[in-house]
Amino acid sequence: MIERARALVQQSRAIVAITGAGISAESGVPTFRGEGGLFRGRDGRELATPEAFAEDPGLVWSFYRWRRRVVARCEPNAAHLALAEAEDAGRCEVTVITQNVDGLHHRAGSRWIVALHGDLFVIRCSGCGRERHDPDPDWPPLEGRASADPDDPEGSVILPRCERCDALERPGVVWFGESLGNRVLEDAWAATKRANVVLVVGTSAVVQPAASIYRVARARGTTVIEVNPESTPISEDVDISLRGTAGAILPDLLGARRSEGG
Ligand code: BJW
Ligand code: ZN
Repeated sequence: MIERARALVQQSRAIVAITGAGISAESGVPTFRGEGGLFRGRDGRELATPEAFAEDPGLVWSFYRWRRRVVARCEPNAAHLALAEAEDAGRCEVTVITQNVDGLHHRAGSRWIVALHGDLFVIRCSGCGRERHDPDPDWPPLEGRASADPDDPEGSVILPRCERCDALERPGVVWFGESLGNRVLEDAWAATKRANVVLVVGTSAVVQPAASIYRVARARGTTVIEVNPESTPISEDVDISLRGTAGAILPDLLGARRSEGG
């Protein structure tokens, strides 16, 4: 299976990698679903919806502040680096379409990134829509003391307000029930249509519309290869399903291109 997948990747002129939380798991970023997941057996709607934010912005901001702190301590892993190196090698077009908001593809050096669900380090005004980048993991500030350990229970977050219109600021991510930006969707469809091989890496493939992008590729006869230690709802519907971690498989799949090219 891996040899066949490697040969297909090696022959392709354009690759798309649709990535999910699993690609960052080996960096130490928790995934959403499953045991120990970010949603901790709870429905994501308790934390990742506009309704949850309207009801308890302090709770939602604490969750995202904690996430910013966790991610700031993590580094890109072998899977992020393999994608960045394949793009850098320039022997084929490599586009990363990611559901992740952790910025690790960017930190690994990938340049063609379509971030479907936004960015943990972007802050958006819920009133006027003004967006700004804030890389400080300890933001927003706490009412109480700040601990160096992101797992340590902390005080409450001081709710951030927009300098321009005074409405509450919110994380610049896409919650359930919110539309993905038109631009990111257009970029994702365009890259997928150009691809000869689509890799679906580290996603449970249950959240739409990301989970359906591979179908566009399949409908066009493009090869779809899944990389995941577990089976998912799309495993039976792809050309090759590789069972293993992204950090083990992606360097093997993509690295062959570099050694062959010299
Ligand atoms: C490893 C590994 C290792 C572990 N190596 N792998 C059509 C039908 C039904 C419902 C809908 C539909 N269209 C839209 C909806 C509603 C909704 C939706 O999809 N609901 C489903 C749950 C049913 N979608 C939306 O609301 C979207 N908006 C939209 O479509 O607007 C128009 C519309 C609205 C309403 C109705 C109809 C149309 C927006 C979705 C936004 C999702 N937002 C979140 C939060 C983002 C911000 C944040 O990060 O906090 O995005 S939810 C969360 O799930 C996050 C993730 O990006 C996303 C996907 O999770 P992912 O990446 O798959 O992670 P996990 O944890 O689920 O899986 C990890 C995988 O890794 C597992 O498989 C492991 O095995 C594997 N793994 N270690 C490789 N080392
Ligand atoms: Zn504002």
